[in-house]
Amino acid sequence: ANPEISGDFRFNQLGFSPQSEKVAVLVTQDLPKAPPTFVVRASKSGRAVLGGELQPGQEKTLSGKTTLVAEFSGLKTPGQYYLEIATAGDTDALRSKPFNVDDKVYQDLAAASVKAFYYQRASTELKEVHAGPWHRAAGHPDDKVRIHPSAATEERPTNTLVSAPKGWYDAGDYNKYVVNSGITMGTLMSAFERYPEYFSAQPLNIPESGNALPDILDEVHYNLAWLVAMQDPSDGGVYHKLTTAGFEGMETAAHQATQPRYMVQKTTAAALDFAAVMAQASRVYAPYLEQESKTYLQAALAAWRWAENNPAVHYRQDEINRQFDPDVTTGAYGDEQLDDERLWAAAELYLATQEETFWSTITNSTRGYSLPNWGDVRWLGYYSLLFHGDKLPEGSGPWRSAIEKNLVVAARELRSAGERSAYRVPMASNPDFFVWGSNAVAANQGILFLEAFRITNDSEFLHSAEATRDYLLGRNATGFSYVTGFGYKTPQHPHHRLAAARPDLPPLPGFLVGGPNPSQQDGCEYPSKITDQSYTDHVCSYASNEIAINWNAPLAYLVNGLNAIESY
Ligand code: 9MR
Repeated sequence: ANPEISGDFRFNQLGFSPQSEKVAVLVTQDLPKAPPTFVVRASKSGRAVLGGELQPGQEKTLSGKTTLVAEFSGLKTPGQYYLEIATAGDTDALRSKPFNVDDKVYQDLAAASVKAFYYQRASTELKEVHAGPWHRAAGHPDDKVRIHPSAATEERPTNTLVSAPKGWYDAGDYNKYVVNSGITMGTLMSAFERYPEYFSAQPLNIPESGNALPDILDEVHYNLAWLVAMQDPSDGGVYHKLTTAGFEGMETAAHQATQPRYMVQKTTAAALDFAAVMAQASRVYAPYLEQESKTYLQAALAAWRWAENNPAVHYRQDEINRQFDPDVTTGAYGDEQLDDERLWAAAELYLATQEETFWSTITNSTRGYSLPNWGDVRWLGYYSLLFHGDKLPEGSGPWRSAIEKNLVVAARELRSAGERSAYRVPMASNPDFFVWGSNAVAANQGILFLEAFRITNDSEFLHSAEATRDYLLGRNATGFSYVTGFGYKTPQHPHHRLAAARPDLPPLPGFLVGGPNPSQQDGCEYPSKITDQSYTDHVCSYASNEIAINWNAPLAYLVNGLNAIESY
């Protein structure tokens, strides 16, 4: 009997695939004196099928607590089970929620993480046959977008109307931002490039399903259609964002959100991200849309040239608002460090053109590993170059090995840190990971592990990717599965206008919320100030409970990638 132990088991709330590592974590005040034991029982019969000793986690949680870890990877027979620890008198055993072992446990999540982008579509009606209960009227035609004075030119003076329909809403708000769309599309197209057969067979039930393109490419194509229109054809420059002046009200439905929309200032960051995405799209879509893919490359080259002539036009919203009306107070995605955007664009353009000038930009760039986020896209470029190693110039072997080494070393360090941590997940190993959108840090760590696995074929990296998936789906300090609609404790009140406008419905499914963020910039009420528990399932919390396309894309990459490799 283990009288000292209480609390709930934290584990992946969707369950486990038969071959995956299986871990559950208990948080306790103090370590029990004797090594406690657990059993796994079959739900139906109550029969014990496996047992073991709970191991104390090597390190404490970020809140200074001790953990006990149950490892039951030997459980491989499909079925429903629960964990149990006998407590004093064996009368009230501590039990976990039931969980499934099955090779299909992540299949619906994987599709939903991509389908989420469909729900974010602007300028189109969502029909019931595709959207189920979340069907809705078309929002934001965006066919009469005004040129904001910050973007005015001779050809397009202030208030000129331009058309830039379609695309995805960025996040909980209804605006469309080039920088954040960039990393999102790069991540999704790379996911497709890594696992093309898998994605080609994945049905999403979107309007284009059944056409010649794989559904995920149809979905990305919907956003490309918008992105193309963010370029000023007269000079190749790219507007930073298409936005209302201020955010719409939180409960405003898409079709009722009718404030004027603006094209705001062209920036270098937008041009370079655009160039990278369009160059990658020219490669990815070439087999399906030959002519269009050529126009993508021309657009990419024009944006690159604009960025060469305008290497440091930064987005500084405060400065814009001092000079122009109306004031723009929506997401800034301001980034002053553009070497990484330049590297990414050069990488995709080199792969598209094999031109020497792009290669020299690449070889003159920093090589240290850095985890991608919207402001640091360097490794999107390196990931692509490594994957398309056959297209690199002759004699580039040593360069390539050095890049590979940086990736693998980073993955190995993160992996070891995760192993030592209280929850045996990389996220628990460093409080610095808990930024705005920390869940996307986790998801991008998962991508790093998948890339390290691809390079080394070392299955330990796959287990780390699984641990990252487990973290997002419940093996964490709050006990939440952070994906709407997937798990037994999931966000019910995401900061998501499409969801807030329909309080009669469950939140739209398949969305990863931002996650714990101790900075709590939204000033909402949080249940805790502790780093990894700074999360509140409240609609007001844009700093911990918003959804965003750049967070869903790495989620989609991770869960689909693992599914593809584990070949369900
Ligand atoms: O994800 C962005 C985060 O890194 C920034 O710290 C934060 C504040 O600038 O903005 C986040 O992005 C938001 C964007 O500005 C507007 N749409 C919602 C995005 C997610 O919260």
